[in-house]
Amino acid sequence: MNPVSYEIVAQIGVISVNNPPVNALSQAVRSGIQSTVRAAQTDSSKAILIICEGNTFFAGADISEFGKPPQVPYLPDLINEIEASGKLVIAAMHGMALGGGLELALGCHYRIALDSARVGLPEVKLGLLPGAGGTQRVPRLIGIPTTLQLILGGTPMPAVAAAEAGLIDSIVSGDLREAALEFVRTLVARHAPLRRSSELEVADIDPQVFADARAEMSRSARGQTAPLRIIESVRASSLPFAAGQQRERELFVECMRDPQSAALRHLFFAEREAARIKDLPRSIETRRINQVAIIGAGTMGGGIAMCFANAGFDVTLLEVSAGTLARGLAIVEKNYAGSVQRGKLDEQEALACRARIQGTTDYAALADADLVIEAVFEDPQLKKEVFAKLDTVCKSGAILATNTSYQDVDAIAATTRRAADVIGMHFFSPAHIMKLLEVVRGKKTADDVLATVMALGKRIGKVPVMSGVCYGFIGNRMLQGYFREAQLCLIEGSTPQAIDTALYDWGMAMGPISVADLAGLDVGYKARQALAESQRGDPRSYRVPDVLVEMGRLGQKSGAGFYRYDAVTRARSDDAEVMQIVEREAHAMGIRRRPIAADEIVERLIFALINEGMNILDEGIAQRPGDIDVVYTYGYGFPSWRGGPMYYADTVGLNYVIERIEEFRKRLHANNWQPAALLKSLVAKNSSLARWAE
Ligand code: 3H9
Repeated sequence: MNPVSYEIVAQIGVISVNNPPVNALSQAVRSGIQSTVRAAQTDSSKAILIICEGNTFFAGADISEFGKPPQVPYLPDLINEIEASGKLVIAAMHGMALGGGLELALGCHYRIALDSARVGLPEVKLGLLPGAGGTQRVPRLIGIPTTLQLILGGTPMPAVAAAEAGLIDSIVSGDLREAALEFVRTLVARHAPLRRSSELEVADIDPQVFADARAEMSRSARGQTAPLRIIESVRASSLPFAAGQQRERELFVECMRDPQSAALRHLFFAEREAARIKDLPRSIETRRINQVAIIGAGTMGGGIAMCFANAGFDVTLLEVSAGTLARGLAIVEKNYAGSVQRGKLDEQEALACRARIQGTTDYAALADADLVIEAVFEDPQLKKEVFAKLDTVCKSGAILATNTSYQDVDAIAATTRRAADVIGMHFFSPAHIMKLLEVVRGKKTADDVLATVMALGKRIGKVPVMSGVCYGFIGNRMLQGYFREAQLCLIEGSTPQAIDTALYDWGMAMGPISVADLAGLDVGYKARQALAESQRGDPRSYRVPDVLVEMGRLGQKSGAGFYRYDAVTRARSDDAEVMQIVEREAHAMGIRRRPIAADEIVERLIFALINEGMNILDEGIAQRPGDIDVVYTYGYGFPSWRGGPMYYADTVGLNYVIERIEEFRKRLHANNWQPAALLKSLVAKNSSLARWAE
């Protein structure tokens, strides 16, 4: 079916585009618009209106066409042709006008939008720049500083704010088509000029603004190439329009060829794919969730309560005593104040969200809850007691979820008489900020419970990824080898700082030793104490943290762990005492310390992660490699521009990965480096994870 239709309504030529789900500017759409605009030049219409059907205006170029040979008409040429039209062209926007969609609107002579619309140039999130005139037309309309904010941030802005900035001419509510037709009629009646943004001059070009933006991006978008190309492209808007657009084109092609963009595009599709459960029909009926209850008002419970309250749910927060409840609610208040300070919510919104959270100490208050999430301490016995209690008070059909990060969801479910209603919802700290949600499907979890929780995850603004049941699920299970190698590198010859720097420079948000200090060294210590010695793994990998904990050095919270922390600023400093401990313990364990290069540190940690990821795929714990990539980039600070650990494995080549693992197995510790069966079989077939996942 042709996605572009045309009719003349009271002398206005109306081009309607219908290309579900998001009206992406595919080749068929581009060519349909081009031929229609051309034909309209000589018909009886007085002006041309471009409007979209469905939920949204154009959400951008069609990302699924990227990486394939480009097809005419190219979007920048189409937009230039629209701008050159001898008849007025007006864009009417609703929903989202993103990327190439907004660029097309900016090539029109006037723009009208619904008050609920949002506009933006999110290309940076795909490792790209707005390559259809966006870096040239936007500065001409709103100036350089606001342009840089819009394009480097990539976050859409409300249409009202865009109108204030100068991107939109008229904001309306109600029926967009009617309002737009009226708007066009007025323009025609007053012989409004053909306003071409390419003909405007860019105001106030201050070289310092570009220098500041570059400095800011080297910090906040460390390692990423697209932001620097965006700055250069926006800078080229000081040239005559055609020359600036030529430069934009060159830089866009550079971005497109950059492996970073391919990695980010992989993640875009992986995130959407992760929402789909392979063995569930898309049409499965979900349960209705209105009332939500959270058990435990600690840091996690309070954060989870906020996620639901912010999405409009009524939340009951249960604690064991009035004192702990009051403390929990006070933290929630403080977090809301933080959200207001960071500009995430305005004062009124924060008050309204906070008002949706009610505290209680009485389990009877959970009787009407549609969903209960247990977020008590990581103590298996305690969790089982909570679930046994929930089984007696909750109504039939209520979903009972545990926020455990490690425990066996099936064993927890077995303490109830309704294992089919039990599921894991593993949030990440701080829960009201972190986007990842691991949804843990127990052996007996009902399909509609799983479907409900996956959909709910999206409704509360999370990125849900399903995991099967195993110790630590996808994310924390993989982390064990990563942390083990960090500790082994330390005791074998490195320093906390050298290890953190190696991983940080490689792109991780934080180094592993700093992460351990932040999480608290006592957490792992307690978990190890609960295990028999034979279950604790390689003693060289936990000897130093055990000594530190026994000295009272628990990490950031006690002012010292692997590093020392300033009581006021929390600034980190190296500690010679820690190195003395490391050297002493290495000696006691018969280890001869040696210098370890940054490359070796990175490969040992990252390849340990990848190898365990392979086991997780083989066991069916994760549905696909892309799901693991989504978990790691959203939950563990893995650099998104490397596409996630499994995508990264394919990019360096599985042959190389196994070669290094074999070498570590021979040279280091054979037990720690058993290549995963899946890795071996893919290498034997000269294949890749991408092909395996097809
Ligand atoms: C660009 O424009 C470059 C130009 O500057 C220069 C060119 C020369 N293309 O997210 P959802 C699919 S770069 C193709 O679940 P929501 C998506 O895969 C582009 N497909 O819905 C999914 O498919 P499926 C700049 C796209 O309501 C379905 O639509 N634009 C595109 O939560 C629903 O998506 C962007 O980066 C696309 N552009 O959110 C915008 N967009 O059902 C990217 C979506 O098979 N898109 N799909 O899994 C978004 O931000 C969100 O999709 C949007 C809707 C907010 C629009």
